Amino acid sequence: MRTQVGIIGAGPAGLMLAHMLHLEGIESVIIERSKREHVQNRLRAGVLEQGTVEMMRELGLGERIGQLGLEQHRIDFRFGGESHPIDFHEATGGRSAWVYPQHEVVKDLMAARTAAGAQMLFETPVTAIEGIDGTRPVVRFEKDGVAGELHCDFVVGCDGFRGISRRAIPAREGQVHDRIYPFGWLGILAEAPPATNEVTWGCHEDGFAMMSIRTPSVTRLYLQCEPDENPDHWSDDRIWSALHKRLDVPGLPPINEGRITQKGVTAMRSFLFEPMQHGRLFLAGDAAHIVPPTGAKGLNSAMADVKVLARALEQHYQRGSQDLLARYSKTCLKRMWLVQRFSAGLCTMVHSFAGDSSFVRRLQRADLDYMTGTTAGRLQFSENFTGLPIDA
Ligand code: RFL
Repeated sequence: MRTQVGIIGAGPAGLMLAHMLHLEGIESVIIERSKREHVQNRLRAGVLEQGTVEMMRELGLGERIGQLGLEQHRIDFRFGGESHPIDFHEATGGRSAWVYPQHEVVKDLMAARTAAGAQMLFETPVTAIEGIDGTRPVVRFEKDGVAGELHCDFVVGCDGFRGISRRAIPAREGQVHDRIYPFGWLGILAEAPPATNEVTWGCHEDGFAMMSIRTPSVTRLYLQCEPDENPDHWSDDRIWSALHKRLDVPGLPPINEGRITQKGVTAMRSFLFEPMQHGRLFLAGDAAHIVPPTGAKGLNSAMADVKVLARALEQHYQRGSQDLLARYSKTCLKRMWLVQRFSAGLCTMVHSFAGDSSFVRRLQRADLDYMTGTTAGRLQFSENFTGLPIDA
């Protein structure tokens, strides 16, 4: 098989890149290890930045966001027994965030790729990437137990944190930066109407909690827990009692309880691999970076990377220039470090760290007071939460 751009992984990064390249007349093939249904139904991210929504709309993918997406103007931080909302729409002069689940984004992208007759190989693990230092890289894969090859001009690793691409870059050429947090999130999906229309964060001495809207009758809730927590140790009663304690405040409706239909634990880490390119291999999305979910930046950052890369590939194929391709990693990393700063900073501010002294706890509280109680604090949060500009 031969194509111009070989893409590994059919997550949001791979699908969006293929869509953008197609609109510019550039051929690609996506190779994905999992089943199509698995990729399409995987429950993950829920909050989209304004830039991601604009990008989807500009690329003809905005119809269902218009129908199902919930535009958000405010976020409510609850601490010290009170509500401290930040109106990020007002603080930024009109920018928003949208609650629109990742599996819906993936569905929109899959539908567009299918309608365009795109080449997507599912249940096809990539086993090796070769020749990235030359001009004719090869992606080796296995389909139904039979080995296959994809010859291409460029390979893009959109294969997530546990993918194969990052490891194709020689160890001496790359550097890993990471931080593992001493807690995780127990996430549940409940058949209960959200208590309010805005995402609500509880910063409590027992630990962090979050309430987010999925649909008008389904709520997504998270609780800080041990990183290796067994979700079975959390009975429904224990979950609801912890959620009430961390999220409810006097004078506002308490969170609504309902049947819990899903339960799972997510570990929390910050991770960045640089550079995000080597020879003819480019990394995008979780393959290059992970952020703790606190800032809701993973999917959005994946979209930012592929916007930069699609533009660079377009410049290469249509104008014969390598400038943007050569700068890809540098361009993405500059923005990504700002995103890491925001996500790690917020993660540290809102969680409870066992063993922290009263001094550190009071500083944490002062950070929350500054962020929610001053114009500068609210603006800084709002600019980052609704999404920094993408320098494509
Ligand atoms: P993905 O989605 O992990 O897709 C990678 C794909 O590559 C495939 N693959 C391979 N295919 C072929 N051969 C191989 N050898 C392969 N190895 C791997 C995999 O099967 C998979 O299909 O990466 P991508 O595209 O970079 O997208 C990243 C996002 O999925 C991720 O950043 C977000 O889900 C993170 N995230 C959030 N991001 C946000 O922007 N806003 C949020 O509100 C938000 N909330 C979250 C989140 C992630 C969470 N979890 C579960 C980690 C909440 C949670 C709980």
